[in-house]
Amino acid sequence: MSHQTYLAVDLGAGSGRVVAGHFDGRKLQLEDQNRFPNQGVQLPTGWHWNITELFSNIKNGIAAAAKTHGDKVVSVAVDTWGVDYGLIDERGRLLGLPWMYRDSRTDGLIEEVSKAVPKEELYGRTGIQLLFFNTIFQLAAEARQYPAVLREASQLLFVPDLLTYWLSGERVIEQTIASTSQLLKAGSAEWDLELAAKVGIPAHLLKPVTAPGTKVGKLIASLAAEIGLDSVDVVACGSHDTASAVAGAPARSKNPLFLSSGTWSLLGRELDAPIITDASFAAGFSNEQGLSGTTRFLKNVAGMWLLQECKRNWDAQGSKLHYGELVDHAWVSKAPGLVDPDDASFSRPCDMPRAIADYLRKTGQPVSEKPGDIARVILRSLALKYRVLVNQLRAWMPDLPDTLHIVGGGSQNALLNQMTADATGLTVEAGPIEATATGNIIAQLMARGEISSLEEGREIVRNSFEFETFEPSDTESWNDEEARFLQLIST
Ligand code: LFR
Repeated sequence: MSHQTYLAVDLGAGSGRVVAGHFDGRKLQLEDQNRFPNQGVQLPTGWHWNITELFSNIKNGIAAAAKTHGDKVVSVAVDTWGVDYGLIDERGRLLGLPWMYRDSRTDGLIEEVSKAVPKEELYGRTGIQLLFFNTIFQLAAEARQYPAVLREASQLLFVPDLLTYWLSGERVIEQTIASTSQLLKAGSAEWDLELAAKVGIPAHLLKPVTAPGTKVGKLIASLAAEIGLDSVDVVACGSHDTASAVAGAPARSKNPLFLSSGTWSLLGRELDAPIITDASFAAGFSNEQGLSGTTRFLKNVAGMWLLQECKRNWDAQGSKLHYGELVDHAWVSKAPGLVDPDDASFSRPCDMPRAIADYLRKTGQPVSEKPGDIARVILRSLALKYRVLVNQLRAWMPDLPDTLHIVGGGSQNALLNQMTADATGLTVEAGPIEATATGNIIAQLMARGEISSLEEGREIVRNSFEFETFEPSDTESWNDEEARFLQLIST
């Protein structure tokens, strides 16, 4: 078969890319078309996404693909980070710039919303971990601050839905991204309208959802003409980036363990149905929705964010260290400090090296300002966090697999991969780095009828990329540190 080209638009909360996937019937070969930063913009109303600039960058990426692979391009799909949205009126006009999820407008909203719906109930109905930025809390903030906009809006579109609308002219809400809102009934495609009403969110905003792997329409005519691409399908993929990333994990068997490692670390297990118990509520595990009706039972914890924020600060002071060098310094560092990566003092953009030093001082641990030492503190703390989560899963699931698939940009960090294997006692299989774009394309292959299951998609992933394996050693030597870490995270 001559190859076909699928375009994955994959936006993270720090950068975006348009990737072409050339598929020959067995293997997928990825090729970058455009990479661009996604930094958001601070305005008097708060932190927003620069959504029209993102769209221009997407168009440029598609145009680049049209130039070199024109007649081979069959479809395009968009995935992005979760929870954020735009509101549009009846005629499709966007009512204001989407807010960034880290904006402070949701401060205090979990507590306020839980007066109307107790936290346990909120979790029980939706199966989603209560995170301050979930769409439900953002909409509750908007209902208080901008009630007229909610009245004027005809519907909500999540960020990937909005971009899909601009590409195709079709207004569709995709199921995996909708499940990050905390407004869908657990494990279902149905909105919990009673919950929405209790929180003051108008039902008319929440239109029916579409399953991932569905054709939405064609590239809108004006755009097709501008770019020079004819007859290209626009597809709803697993438009939540984590849904696509986990679809792109090269698992060989059902119900794999995964860690999607980027700005966030999403660690959990793919299941056939949600788990909602007192213990999963207490431990903050979510049941997000995936491709082919799967559930991602996972916990969302801070990931590379701490190192990214440190590097941003060091770069601003003129440091020339890149990630590879930082990790090299961390290999040889002996810094013993540990932090709770999810401590509130690390959750917003800040002077991260100082925030970490303050934390170490406050908890009576040695402080070093050397980047390699700080990197080591962060990476060991992450590995311990993963160990705690894996042990939690072990306690609930006696049949836990002994391989952890680490996918995404963070899977390039060999030191963290080895520490994770050692700390958890699991074999780590690392890669693909571009799992999200890969998973995005798997859904496009499904929409086109090239494959009919997630298993077939994962076989393509295994045929297409190289993976690195890290075997655990000396897991007991982490016992003392785990005890120290558990004390830290409980105080
Ligand atoms: C990862 C991710 C997480 C979500 C966070 C915020 O990129 O999508 O799954 O919790 O970003 O949207």
